[in-house]
Amino acid sequence: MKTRIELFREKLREKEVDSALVTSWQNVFYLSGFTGFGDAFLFITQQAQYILTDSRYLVQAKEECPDFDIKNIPVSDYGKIAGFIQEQNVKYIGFEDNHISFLTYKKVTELCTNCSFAAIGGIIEDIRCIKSADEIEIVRKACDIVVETFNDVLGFIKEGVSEKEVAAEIEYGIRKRGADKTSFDTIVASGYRGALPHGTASDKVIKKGEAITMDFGAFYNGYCSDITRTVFLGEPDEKMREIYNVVLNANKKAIDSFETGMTGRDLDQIAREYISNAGYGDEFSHGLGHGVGVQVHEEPRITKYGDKELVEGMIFSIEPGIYVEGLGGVRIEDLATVVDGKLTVLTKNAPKEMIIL
Ligand SMILES: [Mn+2]
Repeated sequence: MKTRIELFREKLREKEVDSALVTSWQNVFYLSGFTGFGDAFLFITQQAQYILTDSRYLVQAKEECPDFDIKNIPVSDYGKIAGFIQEQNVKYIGFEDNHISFLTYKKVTELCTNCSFAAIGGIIEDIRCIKSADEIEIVRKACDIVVETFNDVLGFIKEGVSEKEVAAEIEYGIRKRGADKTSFDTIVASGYRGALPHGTASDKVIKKGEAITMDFGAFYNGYCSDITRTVFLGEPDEKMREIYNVVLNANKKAIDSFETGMTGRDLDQIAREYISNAGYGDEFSHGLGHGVGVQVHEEPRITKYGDKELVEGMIFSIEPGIYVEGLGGVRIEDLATVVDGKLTVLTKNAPKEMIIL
């Protein structure tokens, strides 16, 4: 099997650039294993690979990136970066136009007077969206962490507890189970706040009869998980019950209808059609899902723009939701991966049949 760097070099040759400056911390990590997130760039030529970082990380880089030459060049020292690049005997340098700061781009390109620069953003992201068996195992573990945490936190939700307290319990739960951190700001949205698809936890206190949407993830060994469940504290009213069942069926239908050859758009369409037919098309205001890996939102997109075929090795979310202003909302999100032409759900041990606490 080709290494990640070999695949990247192959793509660079196709683009007719002979080297690349990698500036996104996710891609730095993906290609090198370096975890000093944000404090290193990579410089890759057809023959060599360098990690540029500062004195705080030299020992760490040596341990984490045995295949790289380590250079004591801080990411903010544009003069040193440009000087180093010009010594490499390269002409055409790829840069990540989707991940380089304007200042870095401006300074480095101005100082590298003998080189040309070409935008290559997205190449590594495309390689990243097909995961190896090892990567899938890590995401599986990150999923186990959130599933166990979800099952545990159900016992904590009571009348009078605030959304922030629930979020704190979730975050303690995932850290306790080995996560390095959360993969994004924890969402806990109860009652009317459930109508905010991304309602991060507030001081609002949870009341009887409300739905509570919890959307959270674990960042574990460089990879993310992502799960959402909506539960009820006490009996929901008719309308919320109906909404819950529509979302649940849309989630299941999308998962069960998956077939080889489908794109993200096809899968999105299945859930969207179901929700529209139930009368809530306008209230399902976001895409069905997204890829998950080093980043919590990455390729492939499971939306109307998702033209990538969904194939083995991809991991993505299936997360239909319905949001009604003034009333509340429901979202049910699973992570899935393609195995033998079917979807294997990595979060299946978090129950999704209606839970009334
Ligand atoms: Mn998600």
